[in-house]
Amino acid sequence: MAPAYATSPRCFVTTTIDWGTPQYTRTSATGGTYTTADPDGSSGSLQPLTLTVQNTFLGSNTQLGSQNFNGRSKPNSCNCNRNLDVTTGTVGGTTSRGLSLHQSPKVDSSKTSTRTNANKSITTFTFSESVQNLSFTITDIDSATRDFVDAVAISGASYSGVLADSTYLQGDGSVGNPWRGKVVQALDDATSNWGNVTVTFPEVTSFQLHYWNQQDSSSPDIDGDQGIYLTNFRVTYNACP
Ligand SMILES: [Ca+2]
Ligand SMILES: [Ca+2]
Ligand SMILES: [Ca+2]
Repeated sequence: MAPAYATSPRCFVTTTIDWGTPQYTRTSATGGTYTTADPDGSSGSLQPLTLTVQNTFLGSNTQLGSQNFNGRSKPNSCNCNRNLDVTTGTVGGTTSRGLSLHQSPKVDSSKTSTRTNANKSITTFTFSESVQNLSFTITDIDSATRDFVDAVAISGASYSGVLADSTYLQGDGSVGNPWRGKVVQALDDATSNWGNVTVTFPEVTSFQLHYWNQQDSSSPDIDGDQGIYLTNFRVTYNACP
């Protein structure tokens, strides 16, 4: 017989946070909100789950969007700010559209090959309650000569990460040993899975995603912006009030 305090199995709902639906709202380049469908409609007692996404730190040499978006005039730039926007196509060789993180250096000469807070952002993901078995894939952790080197870490909750290709990627996703390439090589954002890491959290309410540029070289002809993508989130939560 189950103990009286156990949560009823009917309370646990497994759902997909599908970025490419109207349930996601990009409020601005620094914030967005996702609310899942109500599992049993507004008349039923089960409740939806809400996820807020917020930029909570921008390094002194880091800005959101491309360099051209921020007033530079380099050739072949998208002149755009895709931060927290959703891609129109699928990412990282997956079947999922991607939530974009998109940033660039303010001053090329202040770029460094070591990871510094100046060349980093932090994005914080916060659920409306503690959730279980959160899983998603970070894609396009790559790099390009005289442009950018992506480095990505997680803090705030216990996680495990699986590299899609350990000959291309290294690191364990900690702040001291982030996921990053072993070589400088750009990957196709849509089709390549070499720069993918699948992350799973047994239990989490909030976590931080740290995103550095650790490229020190630049070119007057190259917009030094960088991007990574997050696939749809799979998650289980307690929908009972
Ligand atoms: Ca309901
Ligand atoms: Ca890429
Ligand atoms: Ca990238």
